Amino acid sequence: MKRFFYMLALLSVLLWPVYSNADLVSTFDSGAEGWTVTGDVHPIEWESSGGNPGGYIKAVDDATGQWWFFASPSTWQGDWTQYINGTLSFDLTLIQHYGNWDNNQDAVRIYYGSNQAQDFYAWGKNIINYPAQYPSWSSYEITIDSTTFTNPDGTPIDAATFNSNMSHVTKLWIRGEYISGGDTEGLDNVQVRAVPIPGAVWLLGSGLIGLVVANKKRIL
Ligand SMILES: [Ca+2]
Repeated sequence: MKRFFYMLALLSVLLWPVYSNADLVSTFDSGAEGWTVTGDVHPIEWESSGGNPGGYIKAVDDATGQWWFFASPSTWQGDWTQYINGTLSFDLTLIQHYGNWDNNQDAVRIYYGSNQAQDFYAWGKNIINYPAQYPSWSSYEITIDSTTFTNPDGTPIDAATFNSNMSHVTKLWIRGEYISGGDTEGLDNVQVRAVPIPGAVWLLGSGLIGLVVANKKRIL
């Protein structure tokens, strides 16, 4: 019995790093949290209220014919393998605009290298719904896997390549521009979450606690 207990304890320790959960979350309630904007856009602005809820970030388009994105902070760099098959979610709002709707650009990019022309995976060209008009917010949630994302040129990615490159993610970009003219967009509640802990691991954990209790009560 004792040996079985030690085996279970060892198994739990071995499994712990695999399922330990360090989600990436930005609620912008106390600042821009290191987020920036990139492309033809004014500097990022932080608003302390009016978000979904609390604070949020926004930026004004320069309207010079390029696209602009919100870009994650350097603290989000690193090994994202724990987020494979997990989810990316975020809220967007359209604050001001002039011009026509234009959706022909990636909604999300996950970079794994420094080559901006090539080293990223893309999601959502012409498939994301346009953001709601402020003060309403639109929420988006996508799965982080090789079937959701494509190569920059739109061709499919094989799972092994995608999963391998998730071990060295450099940044996440979320498109802030949905209008052919000028527009102002807000972003709130960006979350990158790992797959929830499987039921089997919970069962193992509760079984272990049960064993400890039983051992203390000298039932076993
Ligand atoms: Ca917020």
